[in-house]
Amino acid sequence: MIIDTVTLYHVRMPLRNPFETSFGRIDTRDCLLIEIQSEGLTGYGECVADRDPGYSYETAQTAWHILSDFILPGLIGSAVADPADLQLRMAGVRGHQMAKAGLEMAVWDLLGKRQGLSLQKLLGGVQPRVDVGVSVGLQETPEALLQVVEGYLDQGYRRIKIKIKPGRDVNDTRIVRQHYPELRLQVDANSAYRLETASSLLPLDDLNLLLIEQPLAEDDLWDHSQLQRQFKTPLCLDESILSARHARQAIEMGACRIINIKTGRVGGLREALLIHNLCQSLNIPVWCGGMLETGVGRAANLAVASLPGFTLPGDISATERYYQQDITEERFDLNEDSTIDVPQAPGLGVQIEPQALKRFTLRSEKFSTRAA
Ligand code: OSB
Ligand code: MG
Repeated sequence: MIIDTVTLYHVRMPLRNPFETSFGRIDTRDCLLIEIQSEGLTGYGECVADRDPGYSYETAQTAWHILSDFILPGLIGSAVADPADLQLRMAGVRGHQMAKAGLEMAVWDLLGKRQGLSLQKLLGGVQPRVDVGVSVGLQETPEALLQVVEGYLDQGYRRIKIKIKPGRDVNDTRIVRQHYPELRLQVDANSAYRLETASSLLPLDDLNLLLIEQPLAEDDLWDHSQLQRQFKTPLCLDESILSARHARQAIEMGACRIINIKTGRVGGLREALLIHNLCQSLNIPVWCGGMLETGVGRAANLAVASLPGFTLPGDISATERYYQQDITEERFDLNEDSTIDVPQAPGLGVQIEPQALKRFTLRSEKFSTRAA
């Protein structure tokens, strides 16, 4: 496919409720929407880098810089065969997985539209709907946390993840567990501990959790392997897994027993598929993480989560959990069995709502050859 033009949109959307983690609190969420025009078709991708470098070093602005100054100039006006070809051509740029993943997603969308196949079909996904849960941010008090959890259970969610940080960990988790002895419950520390301080988490081991997500630093596989030995509960890595190679090494050294797959963090859908295949061959459960995506990234997450190795519920909640208004015409609703339907139309299977995109765009720029 010839890449005729690429348009970048820096988007900022108000969240329905503030979202707080161990690295900060936000009430709006940034991302880049990437639009590719190719031979009469339009493809979209979402780059999940946020406004601040709290979750990863990437931000919406670094992604803009990497794409506009280093990746797009060599790409516009040229032919890209498929996502693997695109990755090869971006390989000279170190890191910046989220920037690369956003662009790659738009190429997958185009590929699907050209072939009349959904992203689910292209990837080899199988389930028509996928199990999902909700990721609950830090709340003011344990009582407030209980209320928020109850609200989501009333809506039909059957798996809850709560965010923890030092001082707001065992007590919060224990209270939720005491109220809901049978609930599928897990926690996420977003790298808030060190090996020396993580012993405070040991009581979590008696609370029958599905997993403990990313307790230690993002660049620290080794100390996770030391910590996992102290727990019966599986550790799950999020921030630390940037590629299939990281996944293999983490599994080999026993740094985790479960992996959270996020397309943005690992540099694209293709790498996500490779991690899935590796984990499936090694009997390591995987699940689909979330980055508060718009309808564009949410559609991709649903397709990914429908692959057969995704055996735990994803952090893919209904649109209304995040946004009053989305930039896609499609909204995603929760089914009664705590699932969401996987889009079936060609490509990502979503359409952009131009008025909404305009309303939430902070800046946009179209990149084309002079002739175009
Ligand atoms: O660590 O999983 C995380 C959101 C932003 C950054 C990191 C994380 C999250 C979430 C939200 O937990 C998941 C979602 O509902 O999209
Ligand atoms: Mg996480």
